[in-house]
Amino acid sequence: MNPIEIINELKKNKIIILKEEKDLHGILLKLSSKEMIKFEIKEENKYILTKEGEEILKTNSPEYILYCKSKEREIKTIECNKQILGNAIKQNLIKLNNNKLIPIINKEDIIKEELNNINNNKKEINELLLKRKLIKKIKEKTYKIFKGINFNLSLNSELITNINLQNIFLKDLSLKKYNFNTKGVLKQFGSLHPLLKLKEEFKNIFIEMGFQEMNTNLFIESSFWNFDALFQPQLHPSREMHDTFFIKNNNENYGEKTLIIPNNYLKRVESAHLGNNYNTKGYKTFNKEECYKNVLRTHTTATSTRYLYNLSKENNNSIYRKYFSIDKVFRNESVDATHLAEFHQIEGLVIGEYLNISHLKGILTEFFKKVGLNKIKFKPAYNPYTEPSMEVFAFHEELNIWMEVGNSGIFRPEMLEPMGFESNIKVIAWGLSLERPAMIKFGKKNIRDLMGHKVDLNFIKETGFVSFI
Ligand code: FB9
Repeated sequence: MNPIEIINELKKNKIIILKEEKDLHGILLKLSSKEMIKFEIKEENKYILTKEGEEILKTNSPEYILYCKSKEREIKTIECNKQILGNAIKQNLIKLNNNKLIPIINKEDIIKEELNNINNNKKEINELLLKRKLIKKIKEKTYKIFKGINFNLSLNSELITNINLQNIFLKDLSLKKYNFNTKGVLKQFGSLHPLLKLKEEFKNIFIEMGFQEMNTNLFIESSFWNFDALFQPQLHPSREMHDTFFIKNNNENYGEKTLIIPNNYLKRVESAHLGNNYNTKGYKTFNKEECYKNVLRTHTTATSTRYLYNLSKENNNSIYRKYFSIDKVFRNESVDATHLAEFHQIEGLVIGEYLNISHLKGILTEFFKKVGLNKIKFKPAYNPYTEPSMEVFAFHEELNIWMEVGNSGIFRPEMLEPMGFESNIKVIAWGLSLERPAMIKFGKKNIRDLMGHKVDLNFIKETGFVSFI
């Protein structure tokens, strides 16, 4: 029955008794939530016939059919199905004499009679019929439906379910007019953080420039890969506690990942730091124990170093690769409106023969053009692991200002040659942050309006598609 038919029946002050239909319950709940009807549900265990049971009702039970045949002609036991013969004997329809069937006169088909009366049979009879799979048990629901206090004949569209719309005659319905100007109800759903959307945009830029993404899953790194292998002096201020988060009790389970330092490579790095090789004065100090101190990585260049070291083992003197990474780094610095103790570093590097500062300027120009920054200029700078190094500045048309947009350089030979690279192999690289462009793009003055527990969830929900163009 559909809602219209239910209403029409109730209109005649009838109480409707219905068997459960799969969508009936939903309609009744809707009608009763409007107090248009009230209903009660009664559940009871019932028996129903199986297909085999229905077949017997149309004809007769197999044992009764055998009984009838034995009255028409002589039948030997060897001709019979054992189970059917057994049932016929059990029901006293047939006796056996010298392996021949002897029918007993005037017998009825008991099974057929019992199947005609399954909900009044004795328990043991139905147990037998269940065992022979002639009947099965079901839970039968009966709905008793009454008029509710708000019973009325107009049925608005809200009560119509799409399931039964096809069999409701629309002329019976008083539907209100469609309001095509109304706004839809915004459904609650999850939203990607705008920072992650911007990260995806930077990732797409690198990918369309032919860069491969590095696996930057080691938030904890040894000082060796974060500092020493980059020819960063062990006495450099950035290695102080006030700049770097050092990890206590080094031998936690991550130890085996970060504290595996190839011994021969460590020796070559040591000789570079001591100025004993690689055509450098070095820093005259090197304490191996410093290498094994785990830190929260201060830059993703730690991962770049791992990738470069692995590449150096490829014995390929005309190597050419382009790698990028965008992931969290950690600095033990005082936090303020634009700095937190962690931020996402974006890093790109190209390794190839005889790369030089012109290649670096070219690729930076191309990269920042894709970020929407068409006017850039370079300023000499210093990094412990790149020489020359350049700060990158760009003119932001909307803000009408020049701003620092990153840092770059060519990795020093004292970093590359201990890895095993020949002097013709050069690496150009650059870095910037993700939060700084995000703050500009989303108009946030305070980084806490972009990151952290104080972020306005509506900002996250309402920031739509993010792109540089
Ligand atoms: O992101 C930065 N600025 C920036 C970048 C893009 C941008 O786009 C907007 C759409 C218009 C706007 C601004 N900076 C780098 C520059 C400054 O914000 C700077 O004050 C803060 N820097 C961070 C470091 O702070 C401790 C940003 C971060 C940074 C700096 C250097 C590197 C990475 C991140 C690097 C590197 C590097 C160098 C050589 C070889 C390999 C990596």
